[in-house]
Amino acid sequence: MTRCVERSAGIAALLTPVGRGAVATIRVEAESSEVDQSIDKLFRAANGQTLLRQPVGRIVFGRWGRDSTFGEDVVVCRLATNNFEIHCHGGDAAVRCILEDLAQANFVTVPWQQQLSDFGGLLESECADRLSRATTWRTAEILQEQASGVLRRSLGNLLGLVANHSSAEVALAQLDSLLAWSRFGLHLSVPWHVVLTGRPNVGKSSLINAMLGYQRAIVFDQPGTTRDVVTAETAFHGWPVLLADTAGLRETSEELEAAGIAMARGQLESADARLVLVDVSQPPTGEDEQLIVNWHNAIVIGHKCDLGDCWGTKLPVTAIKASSVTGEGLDEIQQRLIKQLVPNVPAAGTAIPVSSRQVSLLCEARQALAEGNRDSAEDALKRLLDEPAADADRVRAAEGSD
Ligand SMILES: Nc1nc2c(ncn2[C@@H]2O[C@H](COP(=O)(O)OP(=O)(O)OP(=O)(O)O)[C@@H](O)[C@H]2O)c(=O)[nH]1
Ligand SMILES: [Mg+2]
Repeated sequence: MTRCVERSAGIAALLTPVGRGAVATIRVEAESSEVDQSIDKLFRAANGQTLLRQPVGRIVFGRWGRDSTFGEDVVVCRLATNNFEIHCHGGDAAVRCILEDLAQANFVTVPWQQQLSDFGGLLESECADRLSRATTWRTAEILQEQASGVLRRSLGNLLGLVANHSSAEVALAQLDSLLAWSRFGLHLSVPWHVVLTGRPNVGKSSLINAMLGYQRAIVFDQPGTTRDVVTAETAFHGWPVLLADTAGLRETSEELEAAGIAMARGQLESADARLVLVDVSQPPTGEDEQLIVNWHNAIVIGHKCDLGDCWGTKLPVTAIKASSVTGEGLDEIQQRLIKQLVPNVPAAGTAIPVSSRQVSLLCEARQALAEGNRDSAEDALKRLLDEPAADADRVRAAEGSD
């Protein structure tokens, strides 16, 4: 993406998400002469001073617009001599008007990632990007720590160990402790994928609805109801989870159902965790038992326990008895899932890699160091730390979405 700052009055970026919201924020970086030439014609502060006369850091209320009688109530904060943020009403209209006014004054609108990349390298840009995708407080808090320097400090320390020929064991141990958080780190911006499976009619759709607290999937008393994969995102204990309801598994000659079953198997292969449901109100079948054996890491749910128990000791001892009708067992399912997905929670201030680029460069550094090749390890760590943010698009395209 080319920046034409030289020929423009500056750049402007919408920092808040597009769409409805209480407040929207537009950040503007102006060429030095443009604040008085353009911005002072658009913004009239309630205290009567021009923007250039407002001290840096002051929050100023006023009106925005080319016409002095009409316009938008805004709050402007000067962040630095020529940089400021405009806080206006959320939603599309106010944002569009302000960006149009700025465009007419020759400001170029850029994506927020591009504007924030001026404040650091690719490492910072990746952390900020992942933070913007966090869907829970818990994940946002950890990503915020990485974005505010925890990860850079730890990597800088590691580079120092490698470059200064300190003990390879110490550097390897530090690399291992960073890499131990790889999966966790990638999931801070991508939910853990949990797939529900079981024979037709065991209550998969009912359980997903009960776990979500609303009717996401169709429930019906005939087997073979769910065909497509039905997903919904939620959070358990502050960790984002994508639940997937799938077609009941059975032998079938019906083409549409068979396609759904093939999809269900694909989902099961790639899942982070699986819930295998059996209907304990009915005697066990060979298919139930086969599923339990095939997916030995899965959490087994003895479902419809409100209707009685025909399984007795045939139900694995670790299985959770649950009912979508009474709610029994639902809390335990959440707890067990989270124990499996997030067995360890990092202490505050722990450095965590958050993108696949970071993880693969750490792996590269580890392998080089283990083979006694310090120069290559140092090179990988330097790339991790020093890659410029301007290459963000290229790297994103190369790594796909994490
Ligand atoms: N008593 C009782 N009935 C349940 C429970 N869960 C589901 N049911 C009933 O069992 C039937 C099947 O439920 P579904 O949730 O559609 O089952 P499914 O596994 O999604 O079925 P397919 O999509 O066909 O594979 C419905 O009539 C539900 O009302 C439960 O915990 N207790
Ligand atoms: Mg179903």
